[in-house]
Amino acid sequence: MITLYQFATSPFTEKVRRALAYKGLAFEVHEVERAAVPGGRYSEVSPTGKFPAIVHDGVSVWDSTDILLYLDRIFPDRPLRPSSPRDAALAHVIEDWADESLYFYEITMRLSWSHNLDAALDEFAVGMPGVPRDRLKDMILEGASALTRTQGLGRKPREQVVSDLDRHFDALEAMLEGRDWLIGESLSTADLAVIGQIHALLYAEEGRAALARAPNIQAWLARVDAVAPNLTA
Ligand SMILES: N[C@@H](CCC(=O)N[C@@H](CS)C(=O)NCC(=O)O)C(=O)O
Repeated sequence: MITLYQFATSPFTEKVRRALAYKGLAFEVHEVERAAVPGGRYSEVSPTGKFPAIVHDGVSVWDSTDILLYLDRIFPDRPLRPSSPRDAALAHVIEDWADESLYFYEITMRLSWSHNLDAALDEFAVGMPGVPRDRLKDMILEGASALTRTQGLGRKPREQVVSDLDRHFDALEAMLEGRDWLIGESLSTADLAVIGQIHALLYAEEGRAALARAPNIQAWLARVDAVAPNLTA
């Protein structure tokens, strides 16, 4: 049995859920209580205190990239990694770009811009029981702003963040011209990592505007959904 320890709101959680669905693997979900992480309640599942993590037959694996590698190793049917070494390398680089760069756009636009955060608040409330909605919103705005200021994106003017994101969407749109998948001839880790971040970005009105101008990305979202749905359990 596989147990997925998750924050439901996380783009990395979506990446893992879709990988499990693509491989046809049953799993159960444990929603992590955020306030219990610093005290160490989940330290055996994820020593970094970051989620998602999975436990499979007593083995804990944390970090979405490592989880997908583990799933491919233990359940090799329907591989997530392209077979050609060059495509596998490209998929790795795009996965890492989604996880480490696009991610900061969603934190900035969804979580540190007040006008976008309201749409996401109910889902965050699930992992923070008992925190009043106004307090929750302030906590998320403060935490996300501090993180993105440190990383750097949060210090850019908003117009520049939006035009950066438009450039990223333009790049994806061009990569998908005449192709079904970002890399190679079937779905890969690149598709799963990118779709998780895009869905988080769609909470932001600026993300929705970027998608409205990108027909190739729209068609690709439906294609990924058809073979790797975002099953909640
Ligand atoms: N590189 C990790 C990133 C996971 C991650 O940053 N998860 C966030 C939620 S989106 C988290 O657990 N944040 C809690 C924290 O940083 O303490 C992965 O791919 O799984």
